Amino acid sequence: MAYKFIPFKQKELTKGEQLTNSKNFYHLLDGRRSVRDFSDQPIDLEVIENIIKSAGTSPSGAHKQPWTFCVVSNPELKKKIREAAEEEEKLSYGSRMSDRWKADLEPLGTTWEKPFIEIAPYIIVVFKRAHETIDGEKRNNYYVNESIGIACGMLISAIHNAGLVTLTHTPSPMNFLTKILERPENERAYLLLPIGFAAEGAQVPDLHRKTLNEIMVSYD
Ligand code: IYR
Repeated sequence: MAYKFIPFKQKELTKGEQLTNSKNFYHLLDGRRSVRDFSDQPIDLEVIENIIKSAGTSPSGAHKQPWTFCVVSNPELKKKIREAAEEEEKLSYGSRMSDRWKADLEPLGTTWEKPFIEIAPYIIVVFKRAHETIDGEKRNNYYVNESIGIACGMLISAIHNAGLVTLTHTPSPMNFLTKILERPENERAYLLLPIGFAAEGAQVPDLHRKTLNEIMVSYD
């Protein structure tokens, strides 16, 4: 069934507004940091819902929107997830990750311990939907990794815009999350994000982002 097409209304900004908006947005995003130390200060669920609605505006292959955002605040579930994640991480840091990989992570101070999973008031586990079952027929989604990656970028930006902090946690393998959260067989865990406020005295590494010259190549 074809979509009905409707006129697109271009948002009209003056050159000055374009410049100001683009600069302000860059400064907003440049202020984002991955934070590993969380406080247990609560967050209104409505804020989380707005953040997820924002992620849900992401473009996706054939507009299939192949994502599910599981919002976990239940303390027992968070404990279960933490324990299972740490079990995987212990194996990863202990033997699965190469020495080079561990050396690359050392300056960031990451370890197998993931207390933030229990401390942060919410964790969001993002699942990608590899396929849908429609009328008993299995239909693959398209560009699922690209779609979900873009949605997670929007999610992280929305979290930052709401004055909250997060961290992309990628326990590997992640299938324990499908089991604990009782997800259907077409969903695969993609990313785990704790959301909350930084703990008092939280520190972040003094890292620097690549300059524009390092990331942009012009073809005039
Ligand atoms: N998956 C682990 C390890 C880890 C890997 C990379 I690459 C990082 O930038 C950070 C951590 C974890 O989530 O801790």
